[in-house]
Amino acid sequence: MKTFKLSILLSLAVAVYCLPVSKVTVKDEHFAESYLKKFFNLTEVTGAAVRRGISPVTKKLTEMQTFFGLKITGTLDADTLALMKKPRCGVPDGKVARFSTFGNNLKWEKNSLTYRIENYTPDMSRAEVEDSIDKALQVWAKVTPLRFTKINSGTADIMVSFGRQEHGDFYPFDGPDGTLAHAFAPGPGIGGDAHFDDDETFTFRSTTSYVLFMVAAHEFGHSLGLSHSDDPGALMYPVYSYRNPDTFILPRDDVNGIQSLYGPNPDKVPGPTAPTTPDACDSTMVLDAVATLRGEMLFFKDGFFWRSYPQRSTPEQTLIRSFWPEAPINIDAAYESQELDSVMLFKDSKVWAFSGYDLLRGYPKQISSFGLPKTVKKIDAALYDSDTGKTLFFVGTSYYSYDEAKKTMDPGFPKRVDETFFGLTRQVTAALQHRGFTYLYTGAYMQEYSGGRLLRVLRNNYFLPCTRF
Ligand SMILES: [Ca+2]
Ligand SMILES: [Ca+2]
Ligand SMILES: [Ca+2]
Ligand SMILES: [Zn+2]
Ligand SMILES: [Zn+2]
Repeated sequence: MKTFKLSILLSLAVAVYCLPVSKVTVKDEHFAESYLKKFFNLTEVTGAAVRRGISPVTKKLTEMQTFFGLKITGTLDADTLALMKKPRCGVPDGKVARFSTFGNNLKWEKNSLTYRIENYTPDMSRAEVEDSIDKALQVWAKVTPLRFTKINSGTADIMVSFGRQEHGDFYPFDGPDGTLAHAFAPGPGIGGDAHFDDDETFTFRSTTSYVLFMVAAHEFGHSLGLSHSDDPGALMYPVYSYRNPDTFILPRDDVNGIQSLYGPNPDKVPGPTAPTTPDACDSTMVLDAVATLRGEMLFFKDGFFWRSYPQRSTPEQTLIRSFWPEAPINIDAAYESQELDSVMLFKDSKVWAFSGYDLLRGYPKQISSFGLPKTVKKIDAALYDSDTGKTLFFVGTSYYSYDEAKKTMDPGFPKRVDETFFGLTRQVTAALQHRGFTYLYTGAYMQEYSGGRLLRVLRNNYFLPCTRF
């Protein structure tokens, strides 16, 4: 699985840190051209046209950047190239939409479907493959009237197979990474069938290769009539990201999509509520934490975070674990440690430190390792003050001060928050320092301070704007 890790590393390095990006090579241009042909229906162009970004390439790059919420440049910039290199599904991306279907409500006209596993990957035991495929179909059966029966011979509605390169349908696979699998919309013959690229390493539940259950659950969405969604939390989002197969619950966007075709499950099975992706346009949203990272701002909510760049108007939303598979979700607090060149994430009594996408050695640690008293079981917010080199930890209506250089807690703390920050008597829910100003969040509002002086009360969307298309 070296190659998978490497490709993730490269895309993270480019995407997170805005490293000086090596020039777009001729190889990259060809790669981008074939990506746009495969996934955005680009017709013949030359590599030079991709580089200069002239029409129709500009149009297709713009379409792609819009779909993925990237900065719309119409050119092959570093972020766009990095996203193109992420492992993904082989089915083309459609219009910009939350869930979408293939049009004309293409669907099965029956609720009882058969499937057959034609061959097996050598990566997993037969039992593991069968379990993964069965569970992936049950994801959809749970929320619809659809029922699936496995057959072992003859032709099933959904034929499942593993193949390499050209495998009999004129949509050849591409070797390791890139395209992981593809599937066909409902219909006779090849319709509904799902193919998996056996040049990938599939796994039952490891974080270091592709979880077959997750890839298959996504492909079966296509087999049943769903196209791609631009909701980064949706199962039908085209880019692969690791999720724990044992705790996976079909997100709300996918439930809405499949139920628009087949309706709900008549056998009401009580189950956990479908998770929804946090929405920057929700003015009542309370952020879990905010932090800076090398000139960017990170906004955390549930299992997601947004990254916002000074030059970019649309913040990009990502699953926390697609960046950091080992990270906690629903975090309490976060800050950027310039000493460790890391982003620090807090959850309950523990702290994680990530540099790039790597968890630093020795982490997670107890928060008491900062010197916080044992009575502090969790913190509500944290901020790094670059003027003083101090990190402030907010706990209830008090705060502590930590000296990053000396690695000790400052004496004389905790203090009441409103001793220093005028009028702030409520719990601080998130905190950030930006351009010399201190921003303390209390729920859906944010207080702007200079020194201890309150300048403005702002809403969350001051830094995290609502950008609906
Ligand atoms: Ca079929
Ligand atoms: Ca592949
Ligand atoms: Ca918090
Ligand atoms: Zn797909
Ligand atoms: Zn195929």
